Amino acid sequence: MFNLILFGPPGSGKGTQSEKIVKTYRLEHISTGDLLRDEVSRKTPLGVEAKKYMDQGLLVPDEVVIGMISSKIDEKHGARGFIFDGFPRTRAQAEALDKLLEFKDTQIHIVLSLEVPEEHLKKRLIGRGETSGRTDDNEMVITERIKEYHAKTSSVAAHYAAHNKLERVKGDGTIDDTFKLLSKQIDKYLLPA
Ligand code: B4P
Repeated sequence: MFNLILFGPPGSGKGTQSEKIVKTYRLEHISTGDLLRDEVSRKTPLGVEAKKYMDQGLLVPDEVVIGMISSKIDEKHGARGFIFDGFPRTRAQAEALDKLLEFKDTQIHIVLSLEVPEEHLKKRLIGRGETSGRTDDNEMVITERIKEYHAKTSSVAAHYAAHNKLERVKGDGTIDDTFKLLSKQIDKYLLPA
């Protein structure tokens, strides 16, 4: 089993690159953003709670997200591996994920961190907001999301760097350029399926 985390600030291309990685390497995709948006659109109690945070650009509480991930991993029993997209976003989430995988006799093999200058992030997200209908893709909320990233998420990189699992990848080229750089790292562990 091969498990990878795609890490980076909001708008760095985690969702975009995950789609390509999933197709090429046949990994199961777990995106906490997508899972949360699905709960929001179905107006479940979890979704109603999560929306309050997402609309302000804040992270959803750890216990909500960790519970969601755990049941998703169990659902995909027998997978070739997982790509975690947008998770973990706090130290507590990272520690919970390590424990969860250890319990399943596996681990995170590599964390690929997309490095993109802030001015590109804002431009991309505002651009997406014009067509996506996402309520968190407007300038005020984007600024909060980037602030939240610096306050709570960026330190997750240090957690994995301390275990020699972090690889930084330039993410400000074209979508295909970035995919090539990511593939070079993944190919060290896993061949395309
Ligand atoms: P997410 O859904 O995870 O999304 P994201 O950070 O906004 O974007 P991503 O990096 O995936 O960017 P994308 O590829 O789409 O989070 C949304 C919210 O959910 C969070 O703010 C939080 O409230 C909540 N949440 C999620 N996970 C959580 C967790 N674990 N704990 C707590 N709360 C959580 O790309 C963005 C745009 O850029 C797209 O329009 C794309 O087309 C464009 N783009 C991508 N790559 C490009 C490139 N190379 N060049 C030009 N444009 C590019």
